Amino acid sequence: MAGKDTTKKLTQTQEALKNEIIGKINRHFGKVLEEATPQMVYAACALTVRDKIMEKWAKSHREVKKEGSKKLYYLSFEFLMGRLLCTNVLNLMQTADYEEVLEDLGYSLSDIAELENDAGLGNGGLGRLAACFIDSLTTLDLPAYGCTIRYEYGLFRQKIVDGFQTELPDTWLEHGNAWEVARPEEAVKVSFGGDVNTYWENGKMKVSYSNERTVLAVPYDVPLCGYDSKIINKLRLWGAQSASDFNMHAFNSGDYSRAIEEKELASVISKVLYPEDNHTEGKELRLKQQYFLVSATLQWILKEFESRNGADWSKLPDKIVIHINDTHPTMAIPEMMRILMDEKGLDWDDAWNIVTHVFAYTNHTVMSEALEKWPQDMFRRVVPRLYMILEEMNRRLMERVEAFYPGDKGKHDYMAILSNNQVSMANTCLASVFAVNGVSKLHTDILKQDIFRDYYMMDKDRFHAITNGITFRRWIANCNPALTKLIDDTIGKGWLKDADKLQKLAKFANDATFQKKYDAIKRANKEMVADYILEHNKVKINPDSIFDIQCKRLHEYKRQMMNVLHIIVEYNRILTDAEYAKNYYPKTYIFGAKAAPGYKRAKTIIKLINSVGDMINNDARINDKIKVIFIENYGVSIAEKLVTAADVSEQISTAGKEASGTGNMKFMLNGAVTIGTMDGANVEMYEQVGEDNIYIFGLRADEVDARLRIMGNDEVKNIYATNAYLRGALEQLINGSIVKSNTNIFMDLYNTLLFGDYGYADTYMVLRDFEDYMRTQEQISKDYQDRKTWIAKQIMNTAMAGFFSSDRTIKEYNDKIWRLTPIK
Ligand code: 26Q
Repeated sequence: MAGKDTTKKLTQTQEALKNEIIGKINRHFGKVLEEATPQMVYAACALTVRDKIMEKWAKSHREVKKEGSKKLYYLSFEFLMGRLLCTNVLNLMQTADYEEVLEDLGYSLSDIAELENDAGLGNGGLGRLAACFIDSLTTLDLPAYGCTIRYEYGLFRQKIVDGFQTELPDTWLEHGNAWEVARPEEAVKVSFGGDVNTYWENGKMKVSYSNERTVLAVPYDVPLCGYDSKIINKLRLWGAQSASDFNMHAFNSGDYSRAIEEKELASVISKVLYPEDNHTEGKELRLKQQYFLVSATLQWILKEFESRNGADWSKLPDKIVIHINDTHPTMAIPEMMRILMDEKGLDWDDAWNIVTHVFAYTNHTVMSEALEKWPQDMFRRVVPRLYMILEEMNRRLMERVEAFYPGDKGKHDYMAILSNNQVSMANTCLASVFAVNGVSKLHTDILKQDIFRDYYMMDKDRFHAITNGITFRRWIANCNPALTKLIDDTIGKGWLKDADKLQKLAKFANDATFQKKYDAIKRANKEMVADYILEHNKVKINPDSIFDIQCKRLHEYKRQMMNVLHIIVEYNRILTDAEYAKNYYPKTYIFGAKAAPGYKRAKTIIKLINSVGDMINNDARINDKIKVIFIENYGVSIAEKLVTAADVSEQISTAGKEASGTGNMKFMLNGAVTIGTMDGANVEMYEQVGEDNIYIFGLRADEVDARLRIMGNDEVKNIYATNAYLRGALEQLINGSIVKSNTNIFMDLYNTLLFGDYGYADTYMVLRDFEDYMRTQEQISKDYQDRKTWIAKQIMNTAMAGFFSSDRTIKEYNDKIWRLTPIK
């Protein structure tokens, strides 16, 4: 109990809170305060927060019930929540109270909060977006439920060994989960496989099953409070359990093996999150996870509806809306058809009329390897009844397509739910939902003009562009309290709930006093990150250097490769050009990235970043002018530190490939200046801040395709021949100068850039965009040194970030698609 400040006096509320916390330690752990471990103090705090949320919950539940309002169910295989203690405390408006009380007890809120494991139930952007959305929904008092799987293991923990990524299980539940409440009484059964038997009874088709495998889906609810808001929403996590406690001896041999199989299935189904991002692998267990979540959720939704509204199913579209977060929960559509027809006795037309007014779908990627398609035979084996329903949906769809595009066989194949022995999840959505949206303007244009064009032409009004956003509560208020306070002091407090107000900061961009304070905060955050790096990487970095940060999933289209090649070029130039060396402004390049465990090339790029780091960081000749740091196990909590400390934010994807990006917005809000392509939401960031406050380079989306196909490999040869800097860096990949005398290790990276995989060299335009990137980086180094102008740019980025609040995004979803009424 160090550093206890006895001079401060607690308020009455704080005294009460202190007693609550001590009480939890006594009753929960049977310890007195002096014996409690920090982990126990964390748990005690979390329990007091949970109590407060639960009290609000009971009230909010009554209100929502009373008003009978329409509800949103946001179905997503990922909710990348991160830690909850600080967000919950902030949202309850009690940050100061907890800080004071913990200090009084000899702890600090931020240290205690760090003891919580991140809920890493997501891969990247799509999962974090779902988490930001649920915060904004609740803050705006809109009734909504997030629905996902309670993965026992979230996204793997990354450990770097000799520069290579290795994967360890993420044991996030090891100390339990203080936020969840198990609801075993609301468990439902989910059945897989088996045979479907149809028969007729009183003129209606009936369905029965034999030989199916059944597991129990048990809900765990995490109550969520919004910022200074009235209602409590919840995240429902479904965990799989064995459906029956069976007595082995009572079974005949057939039942015996079936019982064993069911136990086995129950034990694997909610075990682990698939670690692929922007890529689908077609694993049968993933398909089973999909049906598990979807079936459990729909049984729950329809039961809730029926208990409130009776069996008047035609009212369903007035009372609920179900959002499908990318195609992963698509089976919800045929599953609702199944329940309405087989269990509630509706005929096809009535069921279809309901279903087509209930579902909305967001697409998050145009990468072809991420568009979900399942082998028909696998799909039929896992969910035979849904397969039958898809056959009928497809038959009717093809009639509609034929009416619109008569005789166009190519379109029929491309638009079908079932074709080429595959089930297309995107087409299943497009055939059924009442609204489709992309996640930025550019991305939506690409959907309309390219991958979903044929559907767009049939019904244009269904398509919406809704640009992503981030919750300002986590991405500034919690992670950057000093900047938050400076903004509060300068323009007043309202901006956290009304983000457009941030624009008021613009008039302080050139104010000397404000600049000084703003810069001091950035500088302190850089020191904090420098300390983190010293502790974790054992590398000392210079807080006065330019912090240039690229952290996000590792993917070729995100072009971490271009960033590293450019670092090699700068390094070479420092070594060979004295004038360049003299003028070189010190830079710290920071990377953070996980690669999908099966994505070999991405893992090689991680090794390359680490090897280049070793080479440069230990080379005395360059006088610490460049440092290259790889942050291990990048995730939400580390991002919260990094975004506050960046001077330059790298958003350098090949134009047309990054649907939106959301990391870009987090850096912008915290005052980093972006170097980026005209891709995803970068385009709209450019519109917001104006050309003076962002560095745009590279080919535009509409140029990229043409370059690949028309100018092709000759262009690449030409670049190689004429750009000596780039050529030098490329040769270093294969001449043993990076990893001593190993000429093989990066051969694949060299080959794919220069010769390509399917004959197309440089698919992601790393070489074609290189020169422009290099020139832009040089400009940044120069401009950074003009401190007043640079700090003004940073301030303008914060000031113009209001548009990227997820509150704005959610309002747009609500106006255009969901049409929920805020609870009074
Ligand atoms: C699908 C089937 C089987 C296994 C894995 C998957 C799978 C999992 C995750 C496919 C894709 C994803 C994730 C996609 C994703 O994160 N996309 C990102 O979404 C963000 C939010 O809209 C955008 O900002 C990013 O641009 C986009 O890349």
